[in-house]
Amino acid sequence: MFKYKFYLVCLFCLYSTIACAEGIVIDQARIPTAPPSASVMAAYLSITNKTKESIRISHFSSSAFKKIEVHLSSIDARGIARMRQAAKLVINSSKTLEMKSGSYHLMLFEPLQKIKINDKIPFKLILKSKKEIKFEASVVESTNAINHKHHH
Ligand SMILES: [Cu+2]
Repeated sequence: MFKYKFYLVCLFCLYSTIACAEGIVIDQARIPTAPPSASVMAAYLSITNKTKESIRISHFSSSAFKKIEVHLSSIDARGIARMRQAAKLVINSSKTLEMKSGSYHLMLFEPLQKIKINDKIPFKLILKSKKEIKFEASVVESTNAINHKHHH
């Protein structure tokens, strides 16, 4: 039984864009390009918990950005897009947390290097259990330049 499971998990690791550590799979990590003047960028990814326990996210870090926050976007009563720092993030067993435009996203503050299209930016997801999962996010062309308006 154990061997069979191990094999399944490893299949996911074969894809180069997918990072995975002990049953936690990070997929489609991407950073849409921002205007050169932007001091803040967004990153999106999906995190799937294939372990038997729920996992709690502590924070993210990257050598390419000074600070990273997890934000949650929403539309307020007046129809204005807003975002706030997400409270505790828990992913239950067998569940996926989809970070996407208009929902959860990583807010990347103050790039410490030039961020160019097709770059692979290294990140770390740190769990409350202190476990760290390394992954890379690809810098991709922004499909919609206004998809991430800022109303902090
Ligand atoms: Cu944000």
